Amino acid sequence: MGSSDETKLPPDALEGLAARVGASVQGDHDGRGLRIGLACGLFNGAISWRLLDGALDALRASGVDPSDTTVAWVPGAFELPMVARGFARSGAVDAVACLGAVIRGETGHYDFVAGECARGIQRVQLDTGVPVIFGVLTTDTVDQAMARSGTGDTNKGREAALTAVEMVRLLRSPHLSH
Ligand code: INI
Repeated sequence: MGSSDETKLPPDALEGLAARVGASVQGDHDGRGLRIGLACGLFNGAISWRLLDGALDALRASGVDPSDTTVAWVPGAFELPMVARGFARSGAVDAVACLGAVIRGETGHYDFVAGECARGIQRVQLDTGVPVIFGVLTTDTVDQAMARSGTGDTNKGREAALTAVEMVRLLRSPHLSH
């Protein structure tokens, strides 16, 4: 889920910024030549599959060659950070998108699974310098998870894929890399 209409950056906001700062950098969605790892949870796997479908469509539309994508299936969201670490340390991918669903109604340890998944993903990307994207739904109900993994712009897997490309491109800015 992106920003709301009320809170998103207005399209014309950056016009004029160049005159007020030394530099303003951001990524784009040009995925040509990029290699992307996708780590997917088998727990609630039907939701992961819908997220993966959205992610693969978005990557292809961004110019990522399908042969430059690799999918790894893990038992559940708790295991996503470990496999993301493997991808990141392999040198074989430019970014990793983690896809899965933790649904509160179905588990008493929702907070542990969701929290450790998020914490682990953040740790991997900070430790390795490889962008690792949190494309994991954390919802109260199955219906909410279905709604956020449907076709179209609101698919969280699509958002994760585009974020992966955007972060690789952003981090290649000379202002941010060495
Ligand atoms: N894993 C999920 O991806 N989503 C869940 O909702 C979930 N629930 O409900 O427990 C879940 N549990 C499994 C967990 O991710 C690990 O695979 C398991 O605990 C083994 O470490």
